[in-house]
Amino acid sequence: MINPDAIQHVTGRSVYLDDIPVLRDTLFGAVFASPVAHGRIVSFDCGMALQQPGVVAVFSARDVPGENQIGGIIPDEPLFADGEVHFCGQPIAFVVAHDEHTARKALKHIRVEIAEMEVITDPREACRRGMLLIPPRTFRSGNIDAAWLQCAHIFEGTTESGGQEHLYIETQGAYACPTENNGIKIHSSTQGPTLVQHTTAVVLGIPMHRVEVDVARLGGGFGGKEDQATAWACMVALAAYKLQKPVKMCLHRLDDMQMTGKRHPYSADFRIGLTNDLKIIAYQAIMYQNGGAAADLSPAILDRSLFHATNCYHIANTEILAYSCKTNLPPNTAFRGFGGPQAMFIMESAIAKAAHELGLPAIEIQQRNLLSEGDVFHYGQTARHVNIGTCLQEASSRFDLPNLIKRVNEFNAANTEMKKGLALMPICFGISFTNKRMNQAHSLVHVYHDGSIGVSTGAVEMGQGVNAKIRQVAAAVFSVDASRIKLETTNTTRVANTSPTAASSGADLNGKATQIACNAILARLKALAAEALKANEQEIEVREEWVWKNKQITHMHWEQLVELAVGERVSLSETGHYATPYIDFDKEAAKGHPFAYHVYGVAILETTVDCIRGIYHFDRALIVHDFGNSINPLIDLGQVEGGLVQGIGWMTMEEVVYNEKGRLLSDSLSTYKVPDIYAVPEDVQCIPLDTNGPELAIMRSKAVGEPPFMYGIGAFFALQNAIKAFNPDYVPDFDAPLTPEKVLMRLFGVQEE
Ligand code: MTE
Ligand code: LUZ
Ligand code: MOS
Repeated sequence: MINPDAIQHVTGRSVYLDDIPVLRDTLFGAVFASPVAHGRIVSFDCGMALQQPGVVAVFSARDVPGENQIGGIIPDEPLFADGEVHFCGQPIAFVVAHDEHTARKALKHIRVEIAEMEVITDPREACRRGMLLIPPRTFRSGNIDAAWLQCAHIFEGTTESGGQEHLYIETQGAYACPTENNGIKIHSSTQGPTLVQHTTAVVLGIPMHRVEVDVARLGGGFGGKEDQATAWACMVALAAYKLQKPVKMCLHRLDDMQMTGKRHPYSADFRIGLTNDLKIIAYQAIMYQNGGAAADLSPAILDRSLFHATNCYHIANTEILAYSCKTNLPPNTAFRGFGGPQAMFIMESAIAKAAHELGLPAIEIQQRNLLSEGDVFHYGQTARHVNIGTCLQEASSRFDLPNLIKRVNEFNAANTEMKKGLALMPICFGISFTNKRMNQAHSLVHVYHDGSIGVSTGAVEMGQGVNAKIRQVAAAVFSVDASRIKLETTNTTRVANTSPTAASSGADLNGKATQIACNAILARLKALAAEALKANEQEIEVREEWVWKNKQITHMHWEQLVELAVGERVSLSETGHYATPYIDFDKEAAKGHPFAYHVYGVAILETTVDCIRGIYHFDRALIVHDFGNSINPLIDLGQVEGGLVQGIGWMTMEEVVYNEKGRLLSDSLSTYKVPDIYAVPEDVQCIPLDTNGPELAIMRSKAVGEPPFMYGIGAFFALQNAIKAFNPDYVPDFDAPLTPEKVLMRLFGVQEE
């Protein structure tokens, strides 16, 4: 089944936030943000701005009726700066006018005097000064001190991975309307409607039931709207509440880039120890996460870095220490992979370092250390249904890996100016929110008396196809045509207390809740049919819109069955609640069973580098991915391709640059390079691993949103191998992204300052 939204999207009929027809008297807002990264606000004067024709009001910290606080995990983030500013782009005030142009123009008339203070942008420097967002976290397994003594080889190194701009096509925005009885309705481009509802209630000082949040779809989120869609919604809500008029805002692209957080850059030290037969028996990493000026989701992201520190390898003795460092940058936030990619880059760097020093291809070390069934992860969970080994075998045979390697070697022997590099990128990603309480979802299902069906859940559609999947789930349970089923907008009044659509778990959690609700209605319908057809309930089935009795089709159609239920006064509505079973984690001990299951896969990446110019392209990305039993192979393939290319972008071209004053230099699409169609590997192939999939995945179709992102990490190491083929003196370093500029310098052994 194709994604039912696809036609709407390509014909421009899908409604995004900025397409919602505005109500009469709607006002428009613009954000006044700090021009400096750190300082004390000495004076703030919006008098001139207020005098501009068309300007209605200016709101700042002192206008907040409830709490001036939007921090999700830690209450350390004011909605509007109060007394001090901590990053360049931090909101100080919100100007509201009759039209957007006037609001933006009025920003220029605001006077703010800020006594500048020292700016820290480097996480190691922040750590040295004790500027941490949370206390450091450590995961340990085995006995690392004893293990070092057993190692035949020990290697050390340092890694850097950069930030990443989400570049959702739809920028951040929200539209709030006052409703009767002092309530407020907000349309928000958010992955977390309940978070927006709750935070708005806190900011306005009113109960949650007076705030309704509605989301039709997002033009992309990628984690950037898990937490950071909230501020804008609070601002329009505050203005709408105070002025009793509808208020709307959408960030312009350049403001969005300046004001919002990105993927966390990580700086890290590693130490890896191997036996003579290449078994990794000791691994130590110290990670410095660049958190920015407030916690946002950094603590949770740090956790996932700790969980994924060993990627898909079994290492008996580990010690992973992680610091979440407070710097004067916009608070960094969730981005596809959520700290996993950063940690896995460190692990792969350690392996690449060892391989280089030992004069071996990394593949030999990777292959030797893959997880096996029953191995215990360093956080205590026993690995089940492990198929990373099978993925590699499949990739090796289906893509003829030995021949690919041979051809790369032959090419490199025959060419001096062009070199090829090949890398293998195996992945393992845990599915579940690492915070247990977030692993639950609700669904509300109505069967209308004409036989059509409406489904509301907490899932937010952002291009990943979660609505199409939930529709398939409902269609499968009722055994009716998918065209009978409509996915409603995500709305906090219909479905309450939802987790954000994140952690790749949207389809699993909301799909399972929908399954539960649909099954409850179906059971009632079957009982009714049994009575009407004088049969046992067990003998009744609904199959492709007809009622069957004892494996024989009857004359009762789905629509008649539904009509019968209405006549017999049987409820055709149900809510379903799903909570992932078995998961648990002891944070103190750092041991437990945090994940419902893991997703595995292997990618082979090949690049060709023009060694005179430093430019390169990717010849192929050959993937074997563990989809389980995919519910929608077309959507899932799209997720693999999109994730892969986004990962390649992070590793090779996307360079988030701040100056020493904390000002974003890569603040537009002319200075920040994102992958386009030309950056896509020429030959992308993805073979689904032939497996059943786990019970905890929706219809045994595994979560797919984030894991493929990490295939992109292979791009870095493929490039590194090509550089090594050209420059035998090159000592691999691990400073991502490996841009053409950096490639060129490494080809010719030029040192960076
Ligand atoms: N795909 C599209 N097209 N747009 C997105 O914003 N977000 C990704 C992934 N794929 C995203 C996407 C991220 S970060 C996550 S966590 C998952 O989708 C969320 O959706 P799911 O839980 O339904 O997989
Ligand atoms: N968000 C979150 C996530 O709050 N917790 C998680 O574990 C997570 N994992 C991936 C992406 N977003
Ligand atoms: Mo995705 S980073 O979990 O929104």
